[in-house]
Amino acid sequence: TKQQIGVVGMAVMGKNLALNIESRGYTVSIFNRTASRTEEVVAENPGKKLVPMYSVEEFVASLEKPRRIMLMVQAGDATDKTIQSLLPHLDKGDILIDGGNTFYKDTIRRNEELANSGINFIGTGVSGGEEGALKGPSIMPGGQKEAYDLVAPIFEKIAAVAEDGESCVTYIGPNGAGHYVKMAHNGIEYGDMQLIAESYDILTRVLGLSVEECATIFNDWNEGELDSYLMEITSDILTRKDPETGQPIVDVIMDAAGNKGTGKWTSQSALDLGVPLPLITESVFARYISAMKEERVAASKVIPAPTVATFSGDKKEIVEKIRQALYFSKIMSYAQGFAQLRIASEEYGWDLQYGEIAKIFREGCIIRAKFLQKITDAYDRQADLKNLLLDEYFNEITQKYQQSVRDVVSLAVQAGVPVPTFASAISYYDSYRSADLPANIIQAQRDYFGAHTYKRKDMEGTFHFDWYGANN
Ligand code: NBP
Repeated sequence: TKQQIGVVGMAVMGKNLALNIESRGYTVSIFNRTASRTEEVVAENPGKKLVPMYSVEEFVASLEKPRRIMLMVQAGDATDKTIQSLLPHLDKGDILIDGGNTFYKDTIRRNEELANSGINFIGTGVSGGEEGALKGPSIMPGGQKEAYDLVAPIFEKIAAVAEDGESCVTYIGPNGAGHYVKMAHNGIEYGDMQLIAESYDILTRVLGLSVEECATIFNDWNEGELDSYLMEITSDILTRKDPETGQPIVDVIMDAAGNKGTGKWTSQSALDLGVPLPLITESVFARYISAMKEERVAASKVIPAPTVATFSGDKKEIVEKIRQALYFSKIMSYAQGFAQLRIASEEYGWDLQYGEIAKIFREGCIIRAKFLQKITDAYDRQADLKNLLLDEYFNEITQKYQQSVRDVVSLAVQAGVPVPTFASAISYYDSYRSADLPANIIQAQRDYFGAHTYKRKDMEGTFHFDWYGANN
């Protein structure tokens, strides 16, 4: 008998996905470039219906047709090499599924190349880390719809399940759509993380609260509008002590953030598409400036902080304002992220369903949060919504909370505590709701030094002012 699906790549993600699929009653062939890894996986999991294969030929031959093969290997070159090694053994109609964190343009290319050989290619975002892969990730598949339909029953069983019983998987769109949405998810994740970090910074450095007090505050916040996985784990993180020193673990962790580039890709795509994505982009830059630890330490010795009196106001009141500022800023970030999805969808012809996308983010993935239901509701009210801020719920709540953001940003700026994403959130709000912006000055400057021309508010047409003329 042949197995129903195959998984290539037995590092942590592939192994856990294979175990997840097996636990739903499917038989799974497994394969890894380095055979000893496959042996280890089999030895670690006695009694599981994981069938090890030690050559590509034997692996492919062990699968039911049309074959369903999930790749969970390193993104980039390793994925191309793996595809090339499988290709000679595949038949028309077989389905390759790439579950790696692949750059969406690579997926567009591979989908097209493989389609020429009659092979279907489903580029699939998988979010939720190791734990998600094992117990239920959020899954974002893109590619040929007819091919996805043959994979859908498996994905629906292995995905996370939302509160209302729906599986956190939905067909995203053709070719690179799934990987694009996964990339945007990761960008949003960068923004969420930075916003929480800035909130913590204000609580500790401006209000002078302890790590333990912050843990309690985040725990409280996690009960309401801010209910989310990242809020929950941050509150937990703040309760943990370093076994070496007994100090809070956050106090011994180096303040230099790493990244694997998906946030950068999101910002790069926004720049290419001409979509404003300031909050996520600031959060990428915040990681970069954090990584300049030595340079910052040196600078701190020659550039003093502003002198500020210890905070003496009502701390409880400010804590609530920070909560409101955090929710407001999170809304700005998602408004920008979903606006980017809309433009990308038009550019690439993906016909993305924004409400469905928000739905599958509700469980399984890193940005999972109660608040995502609000986004789904907004798109249910109006499918072609241009920007979430125009929806009645988001319009009302941001109006209600905007004063808190202004207060919190002012407080932080006065205290010399950097709040790049909070400040960016309120600037985006003020820009978006401004009928008039000072871009008239930019256009005049461009026309002055480069004769780039301008349009007028009161007349149709293109104009050039005679800046150097004798009469002007
Ligand atoms: P890694 O990204 O560390 O990749 C290791 C796997 O790639 C191993 O199976 C390795 O085989 C294989 N591989 C490499 Br490296 N080069 C190869 C080549 N030239 N030919 C064939 N196989 C090759 O594993 P991971 O952390 O499990 O992630 C798998 C994918 O899932 C990645 O694309 C990752 O970005 C994505 N992802 C990861 C997470 C996460 O939380 N870790 C979350 C979501 C998505 P070997 O054993 O022979 O070296």
